Amino acid sequence: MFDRKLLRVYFIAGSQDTTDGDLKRVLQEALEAGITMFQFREKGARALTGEAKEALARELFALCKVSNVPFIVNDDVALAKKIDADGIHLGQDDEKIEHIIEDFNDKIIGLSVSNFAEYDQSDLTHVDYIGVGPVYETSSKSDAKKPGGIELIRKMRLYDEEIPIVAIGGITSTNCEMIIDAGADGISTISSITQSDNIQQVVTDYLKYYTDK
Ligand code: TZP
Ligand code: MG
Repeated sequence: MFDRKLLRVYFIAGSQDTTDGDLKRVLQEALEAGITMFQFREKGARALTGEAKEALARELFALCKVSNVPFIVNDDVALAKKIDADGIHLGQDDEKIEHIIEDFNDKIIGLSVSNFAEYDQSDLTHVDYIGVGPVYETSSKSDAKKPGGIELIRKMRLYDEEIPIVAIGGITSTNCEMIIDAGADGISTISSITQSDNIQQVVTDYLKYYTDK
């Protein structure tokens, strides 16, 4: 059974998201500050590929293991299998879950859902959580869909009262509280952590909105 508390402060990043290319340092600081889950999303023109990508994934996975924080791979099913990651996160246009479930039965499976049409067309049988967004404008994803605002989270929670929901897109420690109040189990963020010069403070600010610790 997936523990929805893992979604509370879900940090997502690839080396392309950092200011100095040093994702290991950023992740280490985020882990020390108390992030609850990590997604390796190495993507775009500046992203690593092949052996360099795998080597970085293994290093980051090792850091997560020390902190007992699940390490999720975005998109790359082959990499997730090869390194025996804790889970995989897929988008609507990625590999279909029914094709990979055999290899990921005991793993965490996340699916991106941007609107209700996508929710309706998704088979959620094996899905542990949905990533809902973008909530706000984001500069971390070039092909992000239209932001749905806080209403997207509120309506999605009413539409499915049970499924673990993590909100994504333009989230900061200033708008986080509204998003949790709207029914999200947690927030996921790239830039509010990768672009911060005080990661400890940012993560602490997020964590304080969860009252039943
Ligand atoms: N999917 C929807 S928005 C987004 C992804 C991967 C990027 C979120 O990045 P940020 O910097 O937290 O807005
Ligand atoms: Mg994807």
